[in-house]
Amino acid sequence: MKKHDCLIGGKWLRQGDYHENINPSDVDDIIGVYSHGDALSVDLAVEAAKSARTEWISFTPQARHDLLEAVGKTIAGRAEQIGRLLSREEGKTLAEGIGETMRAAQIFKFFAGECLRQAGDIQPSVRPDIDIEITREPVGIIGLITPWNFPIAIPAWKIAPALAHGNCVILKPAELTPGCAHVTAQILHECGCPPGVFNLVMGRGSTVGQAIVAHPGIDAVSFTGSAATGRHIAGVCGRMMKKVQLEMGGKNPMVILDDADLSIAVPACINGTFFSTGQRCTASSRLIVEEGIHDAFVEEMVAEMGRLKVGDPLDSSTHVGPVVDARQLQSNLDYVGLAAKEASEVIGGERLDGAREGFFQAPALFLGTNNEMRINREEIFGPCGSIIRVGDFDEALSVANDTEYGLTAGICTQSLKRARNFKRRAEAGMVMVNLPTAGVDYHVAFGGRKASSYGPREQGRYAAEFYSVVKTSYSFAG
Ligand code: UN1
Repeated sequence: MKKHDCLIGGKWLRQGDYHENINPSDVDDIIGVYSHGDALSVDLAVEAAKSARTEWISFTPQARHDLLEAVGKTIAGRAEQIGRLLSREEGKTLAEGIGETMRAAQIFKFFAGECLRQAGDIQPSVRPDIDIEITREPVGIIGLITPWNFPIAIPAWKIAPALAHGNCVILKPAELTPGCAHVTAQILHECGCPPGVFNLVMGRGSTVGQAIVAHPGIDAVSFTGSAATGRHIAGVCGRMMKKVQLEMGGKNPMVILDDADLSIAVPACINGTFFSTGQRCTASSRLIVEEGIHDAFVEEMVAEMGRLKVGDPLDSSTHVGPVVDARQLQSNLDYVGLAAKEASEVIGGERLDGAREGFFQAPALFLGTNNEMRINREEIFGPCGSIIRVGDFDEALSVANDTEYGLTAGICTQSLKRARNFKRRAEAGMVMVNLPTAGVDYHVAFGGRKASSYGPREQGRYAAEFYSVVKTSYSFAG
């Protein structure tokens, strides 16, 4: 069994016991074992990062660019192999796994470019003979805590901007999917990332994650995961006055108006609700459908769901892979049980047998629901969607906004006027018109409102807000 260690100060170190990484499509397939660190591992990583800081800050923009470019190229060159590992450990289809790996590569390349675009501002003072420069500097040492559902893209979209802006990094990947993070660490190491600039500490959230959040030597924390954990992290970071960036849940609405083109709306809803097994914080979980199109839409959705093949993600005919683990599957099945009480009808949602023992579940659609039901208020994070019937556009908009979350919001319509209205009035960080709520570009701001996000946006040029601090320098030429 291949053993995988933590990367601390440029050395591969065994930290604590080895834990198995299990394939959710075949529980007998053990991908490897991964050592789990603890608070002492985080101490070691912080010391390593502190010693690396001066050398890293003195790297020229060109040298930093070249490192990130090489990492991006290497990931792209190995996309097939990494995508396969991703599908094996997380369960999304091979096409999605390779797609996500390419996205990670593109993110590294984008931020390689950002190393060369570290511009500031020059402004005249309101006083005579004084010049003002406004520049950005690294924050320091940044702790990154990433989820299992995008095991390479989310680490990439936190690591790449952190390094581009001159910070040192300690990454704690999700316990369920350490494989892709470990490969990313290997590639950073092989491409010449100086010892201590990037550190990988695998392990549990309650030990390693907590140690990162509470460590006085860590200046900022970026986290993607549940709203409950995010709230806890915000509390600790607030008290310690650390910078914090949180990406949490969603209960994303997709509005289908009477004038929608069903050949666009149905595929967008199938994708947004069921692809990646619904395990995306951007998934569409509330399908809010105007009266006149309701029956036709539901009929086509159910027909399309019937054509979705659930199974081994490495089989090219599979559309929907397994749920990530037994615990998530049980939680999804509990929600299907709840839907059987709350909704007027439940289509699908049952546990399925695969070729081997795994955590397969049929896509589920809950019909005849309203927005007050628990199935429409709580994030399920599985292949489940609800239909909420509404009378008109205004009701659709008010139901869409009536949620504690605000990550993405979608609308399918052919009316420019209503699309425009929705874009302006949706209380969400991202709005999609005639597109699935999930599946975003890598080069523009990502983030939400309300309980979905807290702190500055991720990705694109907006990432600078979190990964750097602003300095205003005054000089008198006198
Ligand atoms: C996407 O929809 O392309 O955890 C990305 C998540 C999000 C990423 C979604 N942070 O699902």
